[in-house]
Amino acid sequence: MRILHCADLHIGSSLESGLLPDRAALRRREINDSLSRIAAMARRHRIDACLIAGDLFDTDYVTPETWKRCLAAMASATPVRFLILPGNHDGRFLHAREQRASSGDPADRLPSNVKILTGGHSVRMGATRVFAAETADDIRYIKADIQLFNIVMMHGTVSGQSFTFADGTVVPFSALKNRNLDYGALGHVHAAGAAQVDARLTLCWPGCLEARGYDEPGRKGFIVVNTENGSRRFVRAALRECAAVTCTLDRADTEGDILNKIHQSLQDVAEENLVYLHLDGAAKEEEFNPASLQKMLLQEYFGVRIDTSSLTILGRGQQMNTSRVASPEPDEDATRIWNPQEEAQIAADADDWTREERPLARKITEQAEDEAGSQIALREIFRELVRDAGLAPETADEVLKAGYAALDGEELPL
Ligand SMILES: [Mn+2]
Repeated sequence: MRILHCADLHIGSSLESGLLPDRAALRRREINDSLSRIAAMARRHRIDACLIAGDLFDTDYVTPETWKRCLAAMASATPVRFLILPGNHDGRFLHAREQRASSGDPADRLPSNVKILTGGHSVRMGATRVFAAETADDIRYIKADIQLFNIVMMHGTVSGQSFTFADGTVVPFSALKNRNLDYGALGHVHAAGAAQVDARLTLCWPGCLEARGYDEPGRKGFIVVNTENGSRRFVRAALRECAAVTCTLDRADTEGDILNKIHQSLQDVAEENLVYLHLDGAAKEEEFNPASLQKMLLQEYFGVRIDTSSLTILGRGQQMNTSRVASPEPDEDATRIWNPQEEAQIAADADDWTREERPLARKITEQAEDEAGSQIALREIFRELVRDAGLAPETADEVLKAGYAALDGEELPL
């Protein structure tokens, strides 16, 4: 059986991340479509089940249209099965949907291939069983058959020899050891990683599926697990990643030198990506113009943030240091856990994922030019703005009506 493990899609993210407005709108649409992309990929690659390890949605407020669209995307990927674990962002929403789904009203029923797997429950699929744990008790009550490939889905963080649920409950690894568990499908941490618990159990987290901003650098994608041999592979399948790049300037650099150095340090970054450019060293004030640098790079990349917190800027006669901002953590070792031998072995497998990797740079460009699409995105943004404004329902309705009319180019009834 082949499992696709992803997490933290954060559909509905507001993306106030310093992208240009039109690009933020496009990015929002891409994030909102990410489940459809995963579902289609899973079906194409004959994946048996997709595990979504929490935070499918960015908030507990999921519009009926969004929910419907997600269900339709999953249903259309049948026979792929989807197991969705509630996370800290969408837990209340998913718990409520699960309760409604099991209480019998046909209107609330989920597609037959979709299950919201809440803590304490499990699903058996052939020789594989998937448990969901949302509390320490859920872990305690897991009874994993030694014969099966046993997966536990959890939403939280690993540090040292313990796992911490998103609500802060700490579970020492000893509680997970010798429980016949094979694979921990984790979510919550936004950069990929893994930890070995015992000879049998590895906890893995793919990180968020897409880079939503400059604080989410590194490789983005999901993990494919083969339950027959326990092998796993990280598939780098995000539409856009954020490349965190450091470039060191020198006080002797001219403006031209600075541009050359920066271009050189960015030469491996694909144009569809976001760039977090961390500058250090020193630059003369008259040779260094961050605003025009930003402008230039925005024509070359999807998004750019320039961090000068470690750069000493030498003014005429004086020396100043701009305020220090924490730079994002590098995650170069994020995928060190994928044993290269295993990876080679799976790559040689009948199934070829490479064509999914770094996928749609060209298609994105086409999408960006799709005007109808950006109209829809504008409506989505507007609806969310109104929603977040905390207006009385009648007022919100009025505002929405007026706004939609304006977007359609109609006269406003003032
Ligand atoms: Mn989370």
